[in-house]
Amino acid sequence: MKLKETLAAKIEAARPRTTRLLKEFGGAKIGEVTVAQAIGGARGVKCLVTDISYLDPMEGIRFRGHTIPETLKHLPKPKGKAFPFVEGHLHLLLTGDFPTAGQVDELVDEMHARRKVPQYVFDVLRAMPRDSHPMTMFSTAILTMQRDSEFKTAYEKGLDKLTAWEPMYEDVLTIMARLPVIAAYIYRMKYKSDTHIAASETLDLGGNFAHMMGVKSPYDELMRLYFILHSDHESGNASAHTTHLVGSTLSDAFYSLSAGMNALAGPLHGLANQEVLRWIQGVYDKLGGKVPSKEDLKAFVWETLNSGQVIPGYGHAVLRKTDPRYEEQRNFCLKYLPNDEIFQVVSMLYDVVPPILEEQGKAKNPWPNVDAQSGVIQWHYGVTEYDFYTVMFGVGRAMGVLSNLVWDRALGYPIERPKSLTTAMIEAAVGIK
Ligand code: CMX
Repeated sequence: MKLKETLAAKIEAARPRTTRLLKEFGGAKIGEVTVAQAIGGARGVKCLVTDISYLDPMEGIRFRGHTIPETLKHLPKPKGKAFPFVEGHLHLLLTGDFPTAGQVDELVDEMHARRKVPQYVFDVLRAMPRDSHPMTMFSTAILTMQRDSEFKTAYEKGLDKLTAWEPMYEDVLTIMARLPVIAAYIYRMKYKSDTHIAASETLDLGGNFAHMMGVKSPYDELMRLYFILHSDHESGNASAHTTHLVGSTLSDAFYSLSAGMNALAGPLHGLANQEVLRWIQGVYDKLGGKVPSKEDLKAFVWETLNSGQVIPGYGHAVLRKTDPRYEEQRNFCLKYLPNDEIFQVVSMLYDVVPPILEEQGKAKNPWPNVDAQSGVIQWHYGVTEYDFYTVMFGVGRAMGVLSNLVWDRALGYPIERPKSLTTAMIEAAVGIK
């Protein structure tokens, strides 16, 4: 069955569950909010719903109920390759089912048919100052394509609530097909003397991205893994939440994703992957190019903390253990680049940073997150322009947040509008006169 038909059946089956919860149990409590949560960024407040992924503080992410190793094991893989089709993961996120090999082939073909990026997108990118941050370019390119939105056109004609997910789905597939092309274009325009490599007619999304970047295998394997690992981290993270919030106003997928990518571009979120490499380069600069020892790293970690900065790649708002996405990338390094010098520094940091963060006593989670490990692999394969790293995070993250948008429309989630209080109201509520 084609992806859209499979999805339609899943949506029909899911709708009564949401309707029943609202109708019969709308008043039931699933949590309460403390003063610390209201002031402290709504940490842990249970007020979003998604079935695409769930983040357990101790276990890490599950995509549609499956751990990362299970996901990687059961998704179909291109012939002779170790890591799965990214397209298959998109099918899993959208429908909750692992696709068959045939379903993946169909989706790969469909994405090929949709991926032609309009010339005006390249014209806009070329008109931007060449030193614009690649995330600014990426977000702008997505927004530029908004004129093509099928959801917007359907809305203008009069949107039916029950079928609103269909034009959203069309936009989502088109965006996902085009993002790798746009990302590779930005990379080669900015860093490879504006020379470009045409997309292949046969390769899958991950393989094609590596091809357009101009980096040889096993970079294609890395990018399949990378896009899947970065795809989703339940709904409360800043990029997912922003995309959902903007989409809840019935903005289309182009407006919503562009906004989500702007959230990803923050140093406390996706930009941390560039910050990790920048920080490590800072250690080398300080030591005049010498490979740092454990003692050098300890001193640099304390220096960073004492100057009031965070250690990039460490800590997490939800996780309370080493991020399994870190572990999966570490396994990749151990297999493909065990002797890489920067990987060895990253490994030393794994020993050095957690005890120091524990000693400092501020961070609730002293362990590394996804961003601590991803840059070193890019660096190894020659993608050393670290301000580009968040763009690749964005291509992966788009899969999860866009799958959520389709389901938001399928289940008719309303405009998001939490309530705010004044400081005086909170003081009165706790009895401060
Ligand atoms: N280095 C130093 N201090 C840290 C820290 C780190 N890596 N992680 C947390 N802290 C500090 C916080 O800044 C906070 O300090 P203040 O009380 O002075 O404000 C204190 O510890 C408590 O923070 P927390 O509750 O443990 O963490 P938060 O939920 O507030 O923030 C996060 C989570 C990820 C923003 C934070 O750990 C951080 O800034 N990490 C470094 C940046 C990073 O790696 N971000 C990427 C996260 C993954 C992603 O989204 O891509």
